[in-house]
Amino acid sequence: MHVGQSLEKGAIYLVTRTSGGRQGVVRKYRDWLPGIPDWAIVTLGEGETPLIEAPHLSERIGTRLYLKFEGMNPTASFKDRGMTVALSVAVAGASRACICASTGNTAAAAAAYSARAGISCFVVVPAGKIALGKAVQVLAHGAKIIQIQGNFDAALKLSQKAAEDLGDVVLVNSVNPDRIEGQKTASLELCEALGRPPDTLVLPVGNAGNITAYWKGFKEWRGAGFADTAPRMFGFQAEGASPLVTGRDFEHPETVASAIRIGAPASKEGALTAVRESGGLIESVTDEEILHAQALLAGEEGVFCEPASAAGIAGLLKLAGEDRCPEGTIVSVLTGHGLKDPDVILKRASLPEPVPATFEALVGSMEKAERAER
Ligand code: AN7
Repeated sequence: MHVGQSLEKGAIYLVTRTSGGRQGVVRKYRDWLPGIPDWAIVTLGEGETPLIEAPHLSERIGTRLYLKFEGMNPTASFKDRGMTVALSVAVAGASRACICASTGNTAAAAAAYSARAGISCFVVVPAGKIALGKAVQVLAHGAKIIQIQGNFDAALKLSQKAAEDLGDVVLVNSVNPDRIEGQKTASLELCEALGRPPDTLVLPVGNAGNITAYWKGFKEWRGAGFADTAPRMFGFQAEGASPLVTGRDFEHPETVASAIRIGAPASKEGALTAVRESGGLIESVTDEEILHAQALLAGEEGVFCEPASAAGIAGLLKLAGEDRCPEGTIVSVLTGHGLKDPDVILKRASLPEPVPATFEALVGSMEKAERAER
């Protein structure tokens, strides 16, 4: 708690400020993470994201559903949890620069945490394939963006080779175990918030680092004796990029959910292990199902997530439709904020023409809008 003074109109007011409790995941979960000296911690106050009840969707699927809204992290995706650890370790090791391949969110997080750390950041992305908000974040933070004429999988191979060959450049993709360590803190938070692990955890799967991280966290929570159960892990991929469902890599992955347009997941083994050990599943959903779930979340629950994040909800709705939805408490992880990808919304809706600034025009427009909704 800081106490400061401000002088206004001759009077002295005491101004009390607290950090709002957001100390960042490295400090909060120190005992669960690799050792990082205090001076090296690079944090933007990530973690402690809201766990939001979803009454309308609960009704639709017939069991109690919560949304873990990871879009409320500093760069508006779950990647911040891993990036604070990866960049802190990079600073502790006096690294010169970091590099990552990305479908957008890793790039945005790496750019922000590198800026904070004062080290340079290179992001390698598939040309023209990352959502607008994410590209804007990378530019705003001053990272060096390299657009390749290839997909995410090619970008990851190149970034890995650059990190290996150049030596003093750290790879901050989730193949870096520090990223996984940071991301597992979301499971710990969930167990604390609910007082026990959920019965089922649902999340979108792309490169499969996050499902690997969540499962590691739940196992450690159980291993530490805080619970005797761990949730079933339910992962959902987009049909056009579903190598873990079909059992073969996709050379040309394609989906509206650009964040998970990944054809050869690096953490494939981690995902399959999580599903096997937890008695879970990995299935796919169509782009149409993803967009429908995104619209329900925004329109009925008031929570706006990006398309990839809605894949888990799309999956639950599909399971419910086939009478296969699990019972008990379900948590669906909404991995990124809807503002990341404005184009997806603008493709389906646009602002109406302006009207004169009169009361009559206002009322006329209100009536017209209500009629259109019916
Ligand atoms: C919103 O940013 O891979 O299965 O390069 O941005 O751990 O890959 C993003 C992945 C889900 C999938 N939801 O997580 C990247 C990247 C959102 C994402 C995923 C991503 P993983």
